[in-house]
Amino acid sequence: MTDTRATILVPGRIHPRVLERLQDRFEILNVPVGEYPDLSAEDAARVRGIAVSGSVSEAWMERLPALEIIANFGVGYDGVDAGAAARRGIIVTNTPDVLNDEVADTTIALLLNTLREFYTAERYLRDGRWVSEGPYRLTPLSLRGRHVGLYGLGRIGLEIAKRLEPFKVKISYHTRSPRSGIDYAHHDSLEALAEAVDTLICIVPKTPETFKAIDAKILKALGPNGVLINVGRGWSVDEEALVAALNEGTIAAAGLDVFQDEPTVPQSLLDAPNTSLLPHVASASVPTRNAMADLVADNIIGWFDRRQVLTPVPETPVVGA
Ligand code: NAP
Ligand code: 8YV
Repeated sequence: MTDTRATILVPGRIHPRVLERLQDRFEILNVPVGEYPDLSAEDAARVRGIAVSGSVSEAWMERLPALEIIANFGVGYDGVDAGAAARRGIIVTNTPDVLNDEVADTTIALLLNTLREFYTAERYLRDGRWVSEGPYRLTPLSLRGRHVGLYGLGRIGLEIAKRLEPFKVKISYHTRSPRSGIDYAHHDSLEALAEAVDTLICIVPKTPETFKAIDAKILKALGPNGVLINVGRGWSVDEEALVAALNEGTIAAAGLDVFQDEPTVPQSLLDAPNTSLLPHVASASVPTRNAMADLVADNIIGWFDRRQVLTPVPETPVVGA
């Protein structure tokens, strides 16, 4: 029997389909993002679920005594304190798999655009320069003959690797544990991977271990023909070191979908040469975002219908199911 009219809190904005799916069955309370939930004690006591695209700290959990589930919009759930949720018996869910293909497609597009300058070439045409100045320049960089290293070979990393195979590039990777049943060369450290390859794709989660993991040393190891693509989190790249590496020719180019302090992108990065910069759009198509929204809603509905969720995060395996 559906546990209807349970109260679900939505901090800030979330994909409208999440609200459409939930509003008939639950009481929805929308509150501003902030240090604590801006709610009366009476309202706070009713909240049993959170649907979020952003962050939920332990301070929020502390003030919501009846909270049972936090459903995160996004596979990366670094905004939610899942450790604190686990200690408090609160389930956290995320949106894995439904976005793998979209993010992998975007990664290939970003890689090709970074190498072959399609955006700049199109602007050249639209500005009438093909007519006035002749053909666009030959791009110094190409995918031909590249050795691509994946930093992360999880659900999305593997889809990126599969898409790279028909491009006839060599593929290697670094993860903490080698992935079984995979023929690509595994490197025990990110530095060893960066030494071996000339193209590095970052698709690891935001964790204490991955903070600024791609630093000056890794960029130097990548070398002057090196290309960095980041579709994981901005957290994993030392942006100051990257700007220096681009300006000094330590690496050749970078394609970034994610940044340290989104939506702010430092002017020094905007001004750096040979970059392709996207506003965190890797999963941002209508079909894929709808699928993510459905998974958020289905996790909440599953919990209040049957005490079961589809995609709990590893820190909070479903207890009491
Ligand atoms: P996943 O299946 O959990 O894969 C994560 C991969 O990273 C695994 O291969 C894991 O291998 C590796 N990894 C984790 N910590 C590591 C470390 N310290 N050193 C080396 N490798 C490490 O996750 P996913 O679904 O592929 O998603 C990955 C991340 O992509 C998300 O967490 C999110 O931050 C980001 N993302 C970004 C967008 C976007 O819009 N740009 C969209 C979706 C996802 P080991 O555990 O063996 O180390
Ligand atoms: C979304 C993402 O842009 O799933 C993730 O981890 O980074 C993206 O798919 C983000 O979650 C939207 O809030």
